Amino acid sequence: MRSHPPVSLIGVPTDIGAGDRGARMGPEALRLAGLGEALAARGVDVADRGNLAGPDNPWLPPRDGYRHLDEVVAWNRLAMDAIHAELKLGRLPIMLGGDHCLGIGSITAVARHCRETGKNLRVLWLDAHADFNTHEVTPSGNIHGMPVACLCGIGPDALTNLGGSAPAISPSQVRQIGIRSVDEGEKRLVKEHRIDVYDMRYIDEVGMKRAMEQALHGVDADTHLHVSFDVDFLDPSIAPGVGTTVPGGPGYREAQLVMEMIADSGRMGSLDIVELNPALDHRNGTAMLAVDLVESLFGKSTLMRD
Ligand code: 4U7
Ligand code: MN
Ligand code: MN
Ligand code: MN
Repeated sequence: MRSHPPVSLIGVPTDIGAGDRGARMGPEALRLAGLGEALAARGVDVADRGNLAGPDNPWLPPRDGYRHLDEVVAWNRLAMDAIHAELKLGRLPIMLGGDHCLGIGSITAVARHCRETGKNLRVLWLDAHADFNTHEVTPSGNIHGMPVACLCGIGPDALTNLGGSAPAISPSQVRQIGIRSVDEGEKRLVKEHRIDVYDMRYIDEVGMKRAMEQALHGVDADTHLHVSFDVDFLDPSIAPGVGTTVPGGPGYREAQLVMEMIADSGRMGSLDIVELNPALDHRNGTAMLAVDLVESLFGKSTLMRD
């Protein structure tokens, strides 16, 4: 078995950036599904740091193109600080979301850590959505649709400059996999900023193996790989417990292959599990599937390649 760095679980129980309430229950659902125990059983040293505590979700309509901007900033500051502290200890943080707006805090922390340690950051964004909206083009005002743009420096100052040195990352560090729902204005921005997108059409044509080989190309010993796993990446037939389902996603085997290839790279240094919404799930099945996939991220299915 490959040895893994010690892991810290950090619960961030909020749905402040989403259009449905319920993702605040994600951390508890992942714990109930046995995430900590599953990793421990694989020989991983796991510490559960419990949940961060931030502002309530006031459930208000958008203002100036953003819903709950102040609260989103507050939660992301908390997430950023907690994740950076774990990285500094040499641990692999797993953020248990929470909605995907939290990717801003999480990846800002990882980017800072990479600057401090001289590592090259590669972000794998597993999602049905590109999450590259701005307040001008967003159809919803929900900030979980904006984190990639914010990380690349496009968005409100309070989010783009969360870590004090905007932009946190450059578009060239991002690879998006599984994309199948991009809004009209968002499409233009994704193209303009040349985000490397492996959408479902591409995956259908060339296959997941080749798409992942390309997404991981150039990842080497100096690379910190951050995996941002939006559970709506998965096909809704296997993962109904999310707020924003989009048909036509990766099925069980394809998703396993993604996780196994990431595990084979040996470079994953941090992970977000976001957008799980237990209020929409059946018998916690989506959380259990997420745990199963995380086990593969930690090498469970790797039989022949140790
Ligand atoms: B997620 C959406 F309009 N694009 O901006 C938006 F389709 O983090 C959805 O990927 C965003 O789940 C989904 O509201 C955000 C919508
Ligand atoms: Mn997302
Ligand atoms: Mn999504
Ligand atoms: Mn979603």
